[in-house]
Amino acid sequence: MTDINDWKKLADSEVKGKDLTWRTPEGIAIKPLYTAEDATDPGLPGFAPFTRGVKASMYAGRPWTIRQYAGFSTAEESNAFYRRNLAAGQKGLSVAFDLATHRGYDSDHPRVVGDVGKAGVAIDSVEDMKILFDGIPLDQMSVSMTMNGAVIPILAFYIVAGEEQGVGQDQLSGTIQNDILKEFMVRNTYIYPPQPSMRIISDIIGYTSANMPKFNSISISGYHMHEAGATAVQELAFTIADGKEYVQRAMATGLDIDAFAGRLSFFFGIGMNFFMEVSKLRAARHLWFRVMDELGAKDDRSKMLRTHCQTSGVSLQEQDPYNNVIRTTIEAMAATLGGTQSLHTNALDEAIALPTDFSARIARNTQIVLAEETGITNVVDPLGGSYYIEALTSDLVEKAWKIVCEIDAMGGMTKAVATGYPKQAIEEAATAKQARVDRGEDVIVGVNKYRLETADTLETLEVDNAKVRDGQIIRLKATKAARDEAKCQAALTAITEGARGGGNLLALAVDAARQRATLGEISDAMEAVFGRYATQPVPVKGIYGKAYSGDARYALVVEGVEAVAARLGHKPRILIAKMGQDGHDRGANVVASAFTDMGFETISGPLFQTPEETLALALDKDVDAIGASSLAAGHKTLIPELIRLLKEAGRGDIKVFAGGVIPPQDYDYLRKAGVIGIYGPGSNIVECAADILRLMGHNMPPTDEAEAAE
Ligand code: MLC
Ligand code: 5AD
Repeated sequence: MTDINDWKKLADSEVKGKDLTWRTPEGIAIKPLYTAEDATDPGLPGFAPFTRGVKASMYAGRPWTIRQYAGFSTAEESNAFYRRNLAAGQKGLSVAFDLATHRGYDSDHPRVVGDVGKAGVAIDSVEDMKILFDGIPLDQMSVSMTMNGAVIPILAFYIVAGEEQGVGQDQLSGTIQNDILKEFMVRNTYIYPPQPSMRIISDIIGYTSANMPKFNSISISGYHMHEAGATAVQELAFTIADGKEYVQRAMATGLDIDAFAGRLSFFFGIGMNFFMEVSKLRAARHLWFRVMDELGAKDDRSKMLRTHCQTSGVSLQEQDPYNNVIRTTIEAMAATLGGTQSLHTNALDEAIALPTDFSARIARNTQIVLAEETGITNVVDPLGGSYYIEALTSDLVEKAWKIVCEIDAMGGMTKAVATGYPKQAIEEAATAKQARVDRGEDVIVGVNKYRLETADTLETLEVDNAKVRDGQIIRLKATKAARDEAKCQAALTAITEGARGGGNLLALAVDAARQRATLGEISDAMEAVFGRYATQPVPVKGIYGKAYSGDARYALVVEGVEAVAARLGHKPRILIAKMGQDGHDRGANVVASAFTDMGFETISGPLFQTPEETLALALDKDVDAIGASSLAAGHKTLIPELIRLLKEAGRGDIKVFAGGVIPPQDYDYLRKAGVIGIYGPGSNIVECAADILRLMGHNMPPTDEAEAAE
């Protein structure tokens, strides 16, 4: 009989002794072969610890929910988009709100001029919410709402919109994201400081467990950590630890664990490391079972991790965008083979814009083809028993559990988040990943390998932000004019009092929503007591530079920075600016970190700035250049305004660059406005720096490749 040693010898002879171990970013050493000895028995689906799935019959009984995340412009336009999608085979709804709504501002607020209707739909009051679901029976359609900051007014509007459709709150099925801890770590659409934010979550769990038995009170999300660059182990550990923290907080308010835990749900991101992602979902279920068992849950439903998944946005590229269809298909397969309950597949234009009808159709059909053409749904956990999958699942459980225990030792996730540890760990992983991509060690087809000479352009969705805002302002005025002002103000005062002391904030907001209080007003009523939270970004150091030690091109850029510094009499100073309500800061942080390593003096501006505030900071720090990072479509409003203000202040000499999700169609517009360098998705940071040095007047030689192309 042949055994593993025979195999080793044979394989060694084939590859002449080369080490075939693959060390993943998670620190897992993946062997080239797995056998029965590596695998443990995962049990059966529908039974503890649920590694193989939460239902005994899984998709053989009912396929996953095709739930596409969408929202843009007005409630009318988003409603029409939802209806078209449902008619074409989508099964559940998932609402994307604009950033003004996320951050608790009505559309008429001066801070959100560039954000209204851009990255999602603008919702200011119950009136908008009713239009959003017009003709969609809320007792039949399960609706997910991705809302964390302004979660109290949004859930209140939803409840009242249902009520006015004739649907009682006990009939509403769906999910509210309501996961604030990950906002402080990676997503950044918080409003209040951590402690009152945690109270809001407990209030929602308390309210929904008493009144809304079919509604999932939270969607504990690893997705955004994944997108921010977390490894699979980090995503698992921090998400499970977040979940544990929410459960303990809710229990501390006197709730019985089994009264609410069955309606906690999860959300993971699914990237390109196929087997890792399948195993991640299996490991997540095992981990959650362990946590809930330890916390004393009795009901099996309290210990089952039910999850939504979304294919990875950051894995998709602007260059050669049709490759994105392939990537999304692979990721969707990993999500379904991992046993997700619900899934969103990203559209191929992800890297530059929100989906159009065309790109949304392909994204949706990716799922429909998997569900209806491949036979994947006929067998439960079809990869179960694969030696590799089982071994990887166990590895992930073990590694993530260790971190969960470390977080316990720190006093739980709220405390861990306050120390900045999870955010920093994720940023380190993200910076290391960026360096691997920039160095070509992680291959991205069409970006750092097999790049096309001429780019394909896609038609993208464009939202006329000014028009949406004007329309919203008209409706806001009409809503306020038609309401009983005294009753509305009394309801708002009750919220402020409730924020100070007892009272369930959601219950109070439902009253205010009935009186047509707006999202901004309800948010302000709480802000009066809680305050608004702000932090200062602290980019990691040394990681990017270390990955490049000994690299000739990198060294040339460092020399260039030194030469410019010698000329200026100081290190070239760059302000990395985030304007508008766009909180996507992975790019800004990674760029700041890499630029610092290359010798620039970088100043990381706070999130959510107005152009005026960015100008003030630029003048105060006397910067040479500003890099404006924009990922949520505010670039055409905010960056030109900043340049105008710089000129007005007599500092037109400060050079302005733009980076992030900017469609090529907008490049000309920005250049005309005075932007001198634009770096879209897939840009190599060393080359961005080289370009910036050139634009700062340094004679920077092109790369060998660029020379060869000339
Ligand atoms: C399922 N059911 C079965 C079954 N499978 N019954 C019998 N046999 C089977 N095999 C039952 C379930 O028990 C349930 O009933 C019902 O069918 C629905 O199934 P589900 O599995 O619960 O699916 P769903 O309703 O879709 O709920 C999935 C969920 C939920 C629990 C994960 O939380 C959800 O929909 N989440 C979506 C979150 C989302 O879209 N987020 C977008 C984020 S985007 P019952 O009665 O038991 O309920 C984002 C991006 C950004 O965040 O902006 O940053
Ligand atoms: N419509 C559709 N998809 C969206 N996403 C974000 N906003 C929207 C929207 N309004 C998706 C993108 C992004 C992820 C966070 O969610 O894929 O990467």
